[in-house]
Amino acid sequence: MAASDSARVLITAALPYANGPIHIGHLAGAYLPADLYARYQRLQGRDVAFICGSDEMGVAILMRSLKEDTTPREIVDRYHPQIKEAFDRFGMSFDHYGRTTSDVHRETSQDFFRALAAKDTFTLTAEEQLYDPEAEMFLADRFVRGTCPVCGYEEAYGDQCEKCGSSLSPKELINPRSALTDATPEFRETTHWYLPLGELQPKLEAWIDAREDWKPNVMGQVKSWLTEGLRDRAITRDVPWGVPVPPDVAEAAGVAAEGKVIYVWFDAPIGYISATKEWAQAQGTPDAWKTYWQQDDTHLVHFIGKDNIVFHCLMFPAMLMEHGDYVLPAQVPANEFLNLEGRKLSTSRGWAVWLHEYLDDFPPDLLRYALATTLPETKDADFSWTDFQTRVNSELADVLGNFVNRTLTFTHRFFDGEVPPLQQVTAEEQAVLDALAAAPARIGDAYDSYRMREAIFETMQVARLGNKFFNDSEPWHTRKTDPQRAANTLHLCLQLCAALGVWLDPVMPHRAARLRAMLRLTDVRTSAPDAPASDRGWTAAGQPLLPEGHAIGEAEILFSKLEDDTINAQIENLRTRAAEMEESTDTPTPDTPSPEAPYAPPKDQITYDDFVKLDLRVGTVTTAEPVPKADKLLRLEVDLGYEERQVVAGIAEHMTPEEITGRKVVVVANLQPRTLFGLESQGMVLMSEDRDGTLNVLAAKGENGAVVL
Ligand code: B3M
Ligand code: ZN
Repeated sequence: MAASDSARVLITAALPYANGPIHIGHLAGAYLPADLYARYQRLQGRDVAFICGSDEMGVAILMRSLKEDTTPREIVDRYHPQIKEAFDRFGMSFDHYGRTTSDVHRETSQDFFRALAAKDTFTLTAEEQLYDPEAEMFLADRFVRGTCPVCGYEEAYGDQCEKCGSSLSPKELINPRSALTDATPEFRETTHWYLPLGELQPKLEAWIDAREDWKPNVMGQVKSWLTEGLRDRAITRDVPWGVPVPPDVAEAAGVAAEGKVIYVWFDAPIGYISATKEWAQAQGTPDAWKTYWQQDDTHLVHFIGKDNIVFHCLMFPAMLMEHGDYVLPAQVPANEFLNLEGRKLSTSRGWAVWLHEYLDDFPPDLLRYALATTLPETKDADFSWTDFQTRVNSELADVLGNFVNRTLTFTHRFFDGEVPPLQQVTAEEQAVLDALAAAPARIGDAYDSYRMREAIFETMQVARLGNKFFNDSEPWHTRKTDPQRAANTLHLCLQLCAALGVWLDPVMPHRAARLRAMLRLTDVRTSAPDAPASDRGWTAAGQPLLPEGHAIGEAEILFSKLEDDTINAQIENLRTRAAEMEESTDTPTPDTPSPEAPYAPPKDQITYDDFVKLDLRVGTVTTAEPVPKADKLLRLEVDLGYEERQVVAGIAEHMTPEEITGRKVVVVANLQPRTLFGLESQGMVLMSEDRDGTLNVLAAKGENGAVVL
């Protein structure tokens, strides 16, 4: 069922973690496509709820608070308002932007958990973990200190000795003590709730098979997860930050609830529901949220980046299916990744364009347009400052701005600033009217099919048509030789401008509003939430919106060109920041290749028998997370088909957890395990290292467990 056949459209955008600012990669991945779609649906007059919010739970936020010697609450209270403000300035038209530390979210998550527990959905599994009897909480390895068995350093961590660098496990520490209370920790059994995805796979598979219109990049990833077989997922954690496991559920299960929280990827998607509840409450219709989430004629669309596919296409739908009261997503049009100046975006290396900094230098619509024309819809895309300048100067200023300006200026100069009469229409002029009439469906179909780049291109085609028609009609001549012809030319060009005042609203709401103001076009639908109703919306703009004799307002320049100096300053700023980050983390920045560094010297020859000893396997990285206090390491879980491995990889400064999650990799599967920062590394993920130190994951093909020959 498409949005056009649904009673209402419920749109969500991935909840950004409240532990850092928004950058252009986030915008291109999920947020801009979501806003384009939501605004378009509103212009179509559809009933839209566009929901988002800050994801304030999770170990990453807890780790950051420890690193900064502050609290998770301080971290989220710092970034939630910053993110929300940047989104507002960028023109994100959420109906509600919530946060997962809200009471409504806690209650909604706990009720959801409680409902699944009542249906016996979960399985309970017991496992051993270090426990602090004084803090009365389980301890992650980083929360344990003691004497290093290797060098005697008394301040070693449970996972590593910072003095001699040995990697340890809590059991190896001499006189271990809790880093929180100094108490002597003890190993205790703990129990976690698991979502039995393996058991739920057949139901999920049948549902996925019916998703015929999902994007190939999404379906490809989902199918590979299903082919490998879904594994049960622990959906509780023993960490002091998160939505608490409902005490009544814990009690009924005979499990100590203290310090046990719901796994962030279980509560975060429920954040869409809780934020919708908060929106309904704010509207004064507290039960309205149910209409959107619990009626089958809702069209639910999740806008996300590709690293969130498994959670939105498999885990959350499994939760919704098990609950039984909710609609399932009709679409999850996940985008691929955006690179910057040809290199991967990297917040840790300062290789990013931050939204709040961009907005201090440029208007939002320029970035909205430039990103919308290069969205990574089917493959990774690239943002460069010079391309940004070209889009602004050669497309917005030279095509759109020029067409609007010459049309309005000519109307003021030769037609008293009023829409001239249209009479004795020629074939060429009728062709313009026909093209105008056909545009709403052509552009709208692209939006409805999530082909946003195409939708923006087709919108700009209307301005290109106008420019060509103006040039070909030569009103500067015909105003003397055939005044009615000139009148017809300007009449039609004004109608094209008026239509653009509606059709540009999704991508450039601020400039579209300026254009409508210049035309004194007031009684048309706009794409803002709670905009005044009007029966003149998307499709109506395919017919002349401006009556003959209508007086237009003053013409003004819609787009000023960007000078080279302005752009060069941005590029310089990017390089400087990355160089500063390089100094502080001594990793080579991607854009300042070290002087012709020598190639790594070839190694000694080996025999074929030596080579065949290697057991190289294909695997999929199922989860990736930072290793506390180890800036260079990521803890990966790799699915080898026949088993799951934990691998500790020194890649944290070269790629984010999101970048490697879901990737197919090659693993050295018969490498003797070793302990790094207290974590047992059961293999090695093969990488290539450029001479400038950049690390790249070696992409693999084949099923998990496939032997690399
Ligand atoms: N907080 C952000 C990310 O992984 C994560 C999304 C949650 S959406 C429910 O990009
Ligand atoms: Zn030591």
